Amino acid sequence: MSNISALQKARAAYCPKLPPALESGADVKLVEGRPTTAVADAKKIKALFPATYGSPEVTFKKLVKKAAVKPVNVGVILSGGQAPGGHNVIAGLFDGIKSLNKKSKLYGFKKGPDGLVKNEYMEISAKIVDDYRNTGGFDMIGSGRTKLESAAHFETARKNCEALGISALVVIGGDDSNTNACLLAEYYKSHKIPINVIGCPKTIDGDLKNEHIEASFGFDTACRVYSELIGNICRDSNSAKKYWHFIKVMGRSASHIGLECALQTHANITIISEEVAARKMTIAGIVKDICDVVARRAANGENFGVAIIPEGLIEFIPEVKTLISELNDILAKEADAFQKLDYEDKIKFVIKSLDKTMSKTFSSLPQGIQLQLCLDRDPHGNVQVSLIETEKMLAEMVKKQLKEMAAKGQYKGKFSTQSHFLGYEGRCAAPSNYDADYCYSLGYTAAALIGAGKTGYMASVRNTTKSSAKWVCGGIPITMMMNIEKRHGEDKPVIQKALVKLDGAPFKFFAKNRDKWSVSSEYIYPGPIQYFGPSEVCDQVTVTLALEHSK
Ligand code: FBP
Repeated sequence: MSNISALQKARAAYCPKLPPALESGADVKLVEGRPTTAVADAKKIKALFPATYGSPEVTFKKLVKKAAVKPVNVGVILSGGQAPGGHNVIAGLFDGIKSLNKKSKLYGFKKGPDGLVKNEYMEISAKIVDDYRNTGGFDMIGSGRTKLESAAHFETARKNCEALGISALVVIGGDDSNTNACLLAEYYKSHKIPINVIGCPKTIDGDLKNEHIEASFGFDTACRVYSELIGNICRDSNSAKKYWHFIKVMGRSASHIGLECALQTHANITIISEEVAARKMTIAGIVKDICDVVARRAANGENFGVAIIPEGLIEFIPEVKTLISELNDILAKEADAFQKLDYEDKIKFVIKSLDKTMSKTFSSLPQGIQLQLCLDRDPHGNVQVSLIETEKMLAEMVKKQLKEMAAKGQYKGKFSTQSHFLGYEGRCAAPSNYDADYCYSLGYTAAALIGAGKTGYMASVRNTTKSSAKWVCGGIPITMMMNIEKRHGEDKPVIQKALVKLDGAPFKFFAKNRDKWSVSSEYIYPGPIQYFGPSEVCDQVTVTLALEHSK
C-alpha cells in the first residue's frame, strides 16, 4: 500500500490487546457450560434448528501445552454496512488460524455473501493482512447485503468451499447476517456437510447485543466520530448563538447511537425512538416538545441549541407507521396510474385516497416529506426511511409552530436552523483502541472456535469495560439469541434486535439529566478519537457500555 498517512503508518504498528486465554498463541482449553435454550419461542426455535439448538455456551481458558492441530482452510465474509474494525476481525482470524497451524489458509469472499455464491474470492496473505491492520473500512474484501437463506444458496456455497478445501466459514455481520449464518450452520450440520459456521457481531447501530454479547463492533468508533462532530457543532452554536442545529444520526432502527451521542455531548434535545413508540407520541407531540425547549431557551436569551434525531424515528411514530402501511397499499394498487401523475397531483391523489385521520396526518407534513414518502420505495415495496430527511421535517414543523406560538404571545425569540446528517462519516473511521482490540480478539476467538470444531456459534469477548487482562472469550450458540418475528407477513426465526431499553441504565441516566441539558449550554466536547496517549483518554469505553456494566 503506497501513500499512507503518518497516522496510518504509526497505527499499522499498533498491537491489539487480547484476552489472556489467547495471548502469545498459547493453546486453549475449552470449558463447556450447560445446554442453552432460546431467548423466546424456544419450542419453535428447537424445531427449526434440531442440529444446532441447545449447544452449550463455551469459554476458553489458557493451556500451557500445545496440541498438534491440522491445517485448516477458512473462508470469511463481511456482510452489510461498514463498521470500524472489520479488518481487525480478519487480522485476528488470520493470526488465530496460523497459530493453530502455520499451513492454515484464509480466503476472503468478495463483496459479501454474493462472493460466496458467485465464487469470487481471494487468498488473504500475510502481506495483505499487514497492509490492513488497524485500518477502517471493509475495502480489503468488500461487503454486500445479499441474504444467504435458500438451500440453493447453501449448496452453491458448499461446492465453492469444497473446491478450496474450506472447512469453516466466518460471517462478520449484524443480526440478520448472523441469523443467516445460523441457518447455514444448521443446514450443513443436519446434512452432515463438514463445513462449520461461526459469526462475529458487527454493526455501528449497536443493536446486536445481549447478556452474552456486550457490544457489536464499530459502535464505539462511530459514536466517537459523531460525538466529536456534535461537540464541535455545540461549540459553534454556543459561539455564534444564532442557529438551532437539527442533527440526524444513523441507526436504521434502534436509537443507541443518538443516546450515546447525547451522553457524550449533553446536546439540548435528543429524541429516542423507543420512547416515542412506548409513549405513543404523535408528530405534533414531538414538535410541541421541541418547541417548549426552544421557547424556554429563548426566554433565557438563548436562541440557539442542538437537537439529535435518530435516523429510524419515522417508523417508531405510531401514526406514521400506519400512514406508511396505508400508503404502501395505495401505491401498490394504483402503481401505474400514480406514476403518470406530476408531483402536485400525486400529493392530491394520496390525500384523496387515504382515510380521514391519515389524510390529516399526511397533510400536516412538509411537502418535501410528503413526496419522499410517496416516491422512495425499496425492491420490497417499503419506504426507505434513511432517505427521509426527518431532521429537515422537524426543523420546518417547529418553525411553523413557533410562528403560531409567537402570534399568541407564547414565544418571543428568533429561530434559524441548520440541518446535518451524520452517518457515513463514522462507518469507516480508523477503529478506536476499543474497536481495534475488541475486533482482533473477536477474530482470534472465531479461530479458536474453529479449532475446537464448533458450529452455529457467535464469537464472544466479555468484561470489556475492564482491562484486557480480565477479558473472557468464548462462543455463544446463535440459537440462544433467537426468537420468532413477523417478516414480510411470515413467522421467521431471527436474532432478537436489541432496542434501547427504557428501564436500562443508559436511558435512565439520560432521562434524569435531559431537563438540565435542555436549558444549559454546558456542553461536553469529546474531541477527536485519540490513538496514542494516556490510557484514560485512549482506552475509554462508551458511556452506554460503562453505564450498562456499572454496579
Ligand atoms: P448494518 O446493520 O448492516 O451494520 O448497517 C447499518 C447502517 O449503517 C445503518 O445505520 C444505516 O441505516 C444503513 O446501514 C445504511 O445502509 P446503506 O449502506 O445500504 O446505505
